[in-house]
Amino acid sequence: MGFLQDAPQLAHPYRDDRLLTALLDRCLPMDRRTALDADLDALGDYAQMAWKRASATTRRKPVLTQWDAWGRRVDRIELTTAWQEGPQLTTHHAVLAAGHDSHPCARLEEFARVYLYHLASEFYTCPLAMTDGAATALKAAGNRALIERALPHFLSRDPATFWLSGQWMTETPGGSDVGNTETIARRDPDGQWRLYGRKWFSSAVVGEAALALARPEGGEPGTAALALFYVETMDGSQRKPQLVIDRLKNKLGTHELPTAEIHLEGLPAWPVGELAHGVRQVAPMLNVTRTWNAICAVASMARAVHLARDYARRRHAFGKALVDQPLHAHTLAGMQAEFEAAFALAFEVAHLLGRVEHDAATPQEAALLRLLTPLAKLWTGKLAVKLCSEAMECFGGAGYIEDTGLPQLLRDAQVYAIWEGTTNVLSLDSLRALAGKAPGALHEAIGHWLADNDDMHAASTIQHVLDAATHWLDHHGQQRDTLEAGARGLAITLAR
Ligand code: MFK
Ligand code: FAD
Repeated sequence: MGFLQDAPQLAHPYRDDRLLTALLDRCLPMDRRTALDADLDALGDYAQMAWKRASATTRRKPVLTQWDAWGRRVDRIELTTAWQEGPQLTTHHAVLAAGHDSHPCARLEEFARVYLYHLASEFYTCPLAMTDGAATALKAAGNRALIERALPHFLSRDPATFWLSGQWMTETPGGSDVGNTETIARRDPDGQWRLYGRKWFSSAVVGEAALALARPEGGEPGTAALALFYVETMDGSQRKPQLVIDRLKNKLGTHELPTAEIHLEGLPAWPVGELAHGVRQVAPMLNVTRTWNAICAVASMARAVHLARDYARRRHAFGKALVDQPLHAHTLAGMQAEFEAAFALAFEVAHLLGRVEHDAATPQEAALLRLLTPLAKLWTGKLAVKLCSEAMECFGGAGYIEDTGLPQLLRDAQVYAIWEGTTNVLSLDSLRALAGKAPGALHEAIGHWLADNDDMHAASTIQHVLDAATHWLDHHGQQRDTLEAGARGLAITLAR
């Protein structure tokens, strides 16, 4: 046998991550920092085990069985190993529940766990994110009955009582524009609401609950007339017959995540709040899942950059290790810098979220959080694809080969920019934030950044655009079109 190349090795994702450990050392009080260590250590161990397991086993996908041998509709989904391990592991280490502890660092501690767990989870983090979002939206709505019913399950630290929640928004005529929703909510004579319609993407179809947008029967067209409903999917161990799984989607990536097309045929439902303005009610969920998306995108970048750096010490070309080739070293340094900036932005959002939720933030910080959430989501979504692609190239031809795990990283990364609001939709959302309820506080906060900016010309251009954006909703015709056409450029400039 001739030359055999050493494979890249994954260092301990927690103990050897100087960025994460430095952030937690800096931000957490000593007692909290010490208490967190065991969970992060264990999640790092799991991530390392999962990486080794993935390289030694054949990848599987979830399998949907719709009918049993006797012709009964069963819609049973067989899950992959990481998904089967998910409930036990995540409740034991409070991956989700920690975010709802009652202190301002709760979200930071939660997202440190998410960051370590995400890649090993095979996108079990997707329904976890939606469950976290559902818990947050129910709290924000203040619906006591639903809070008492669902939160003990969503925030459970015991796998036996843990429930996952879905987020049923997207339909065939509109994923960005949910104002096109066709699902109808109809009320029985006894007062029970039921949903009738088709949801086109349901990523937590194995979950026990969901928040769903629907139009109360007879309602006006458009967004404002939509209501938000809470549904449960199971009758004991059986899926409710009014929830029909049509098929699992055949996707570019996230193969282990069972994303389904479903029909609702009179599924019982309970309004979360008033029977209108459902998008306003689901917004706290969107902002939480977008934060998860940013952290998970950064986790993909961390893995890609880490593997590329490790490989550069093992692979030689033209008489030197790749890491000693000046141009390759420069390429890696650029990747590292972009990753570290994205890490800082995503975790800033996580930290701010916890501070705002526990009244520990200034009004400027609260306004900043509303703007930084879409910016962090859209920026990290794009950057994850770029860095995973660059990392693949750092392995040469080997990076293109399935068993190295690099193709999966790239395919999976592509989803971050699409779901939970595409890049353009989030660029427009950042305009919405700039034109929102607290423009004064927000502009004060941004003013501080701009004052620190060395490039006075860039700062004054940004200031000019920000002033125009503040009046986005007041503009009409050509003026408004021009502002919207520049929204992505503005969002990316601000994020950078
Ligand atoms: C592994 C990583 C974990 C990630 C998990 C991912 C799971 C993936 C599952 C999904 O993809 S779920 C589906 C996600 N779908 C979207 O994100 C929808 C994308 N479309 C948008 O975001 C639109 O901007 C939106 C539907 C929210 C609004 O469009 P409209 O129809 O033009 O409504 P409008 O009038 O702008 O907003 C309605 C209200 O919501 C307004 O408040 P008011 O009623 O008080 O005027 C808005 O201010 C408010 N709003 C909208 N977005 C908000 C918000 N409020 C706070 N934060 C926001 N982000
Ligand atoms: P469209 O809205 O048709 O967008 C098409 C293009 O138009 C995009 O480039 C978009 O940026 C652009 N665009 C749209 N409006 C504007 C505008 N005003 N200005 C400029 N550009 C615009 N949804 C759920 O509800 N629940 C789930 O569990 C779920 N899981 C998913 C899992 C996966 C793997 C994927 C890929 C999607 C999932 N989705 C889910 C759906 C996802 O949220 C939508 O696909 C997404 O929001 C985009 O909606 P759309 O597909 O209708 O695209």
